[in-house]
Amino acid sequence: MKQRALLLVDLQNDFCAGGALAVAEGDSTVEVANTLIRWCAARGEPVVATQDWHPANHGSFASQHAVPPFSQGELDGLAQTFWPDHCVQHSEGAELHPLLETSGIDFIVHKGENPAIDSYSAFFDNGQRQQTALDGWLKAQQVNELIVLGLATDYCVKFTVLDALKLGYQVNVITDGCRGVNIQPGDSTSAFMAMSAAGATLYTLADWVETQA
Ligand code: VGL
Ligand code: ZN
Repeated sequence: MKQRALLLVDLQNDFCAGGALAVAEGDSTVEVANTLIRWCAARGEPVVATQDWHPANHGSFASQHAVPPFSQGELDGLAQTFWPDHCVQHSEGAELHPLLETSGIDFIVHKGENPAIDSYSAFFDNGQRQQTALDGWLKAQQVNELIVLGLATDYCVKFTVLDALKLGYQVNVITDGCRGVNIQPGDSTSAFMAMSAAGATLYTLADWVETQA
């Protein structure tokens, strides 16, 4: 018996137009998300959203190390891209996009709260040291299949999908509901290929709606 949930990754102001870490066309994912929120509501399938939720002194912020944003370095022994300050807890930039139909969201997961380590995946931090509440919540609802979309394709979507597959979920990625940072051109394409190679199935929204019962 398959029990699905929709997982919306980091649909936050800071990843959208005008935000601190704006992703090209980030806002365009919200309409796809809203369509799927309604689609899931009509089927009684739960909807989960994640929020990148950093303290103001988070170690992934370039400002904490006096290095340029988007430079590479190390944080707590792990390779780290240093980011502009973004998604600071309780800031407007950390809020979910104002057009997202949040009344349809059943559970919210915060990640990246520990200043010493980054957390791209919605399930684990980047060192796989600590788990969020997400897997427990999904298992409690008997969820074994996920529909995933969000921001950013090449970071939080990718690592969330790879961890979900490792945890045994069947994973469907809605590609037109995702946009990437693309520090290197093609990073988003590579991320979709990595997700697919690891076992995720990629759909456009139109394909998903057409092929699923
Ligand atoms: C993300 C970079 C830094 C993401 C979060 O949501 O993909 N990317 N923090
Ligand atoms: Zn972050």
